[in-house]
Amino acid sequence: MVRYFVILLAAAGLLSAAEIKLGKPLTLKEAVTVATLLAHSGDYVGKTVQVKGKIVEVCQMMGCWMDLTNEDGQKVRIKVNDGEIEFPKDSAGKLAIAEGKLNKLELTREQAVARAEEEAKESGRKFNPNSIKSGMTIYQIQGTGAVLLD
Ligand SMILES: [Cu+2]
Repeated sequence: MVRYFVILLAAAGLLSAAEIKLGKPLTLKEAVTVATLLAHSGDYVGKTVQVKGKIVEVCQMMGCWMDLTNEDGQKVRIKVNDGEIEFPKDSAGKLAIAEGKLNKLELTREQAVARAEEEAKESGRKFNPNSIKSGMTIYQIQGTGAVLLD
C-alpha cells in the first residue's frame, strides 16, 4: 500500500513537471477550440478568451508570440509585449492553453507584407513579398497567461 502510494506521488510529480505555466494564472474555467474561436470571432473580439490548441510556431527571436492550431490547420496567434512572457522557443508540437483578449487586425497588403517579413526574420525563414497578394484580417490574442502541456 505504501509503495503504491509512493508510485502515485511520483507520477503526479512527473505530470506537474511537464506543465509549464507562463505569465498570469488562467482565469476562465473553460477553453474554446481554435475552430470555435474563429467561427464566432465576432462574439469574442474585445473579450478575454481562453483557447486550447497545438503550438505550431514560436517567435525564434524573443519568444514573443506563438501560433496555436487545430487539425484543420486553422491558426490563432498569441502575442505578448516583449518581455512579459517568453514562450520557450522549442515548444512547437506541445499543447497549450492560452488566455488573453482577442483582437481583430485589419491589415492592408503593405502591412501584411511587413508583418510576414518580420515573422520570417523571427522564424529564420526566407520570405517572398510576392507571396502576399492582398490585405488580410487577422485574429490575435493579446496574451496574459498560458500553460504548456506535453
Ligand atoms: Cu518576437
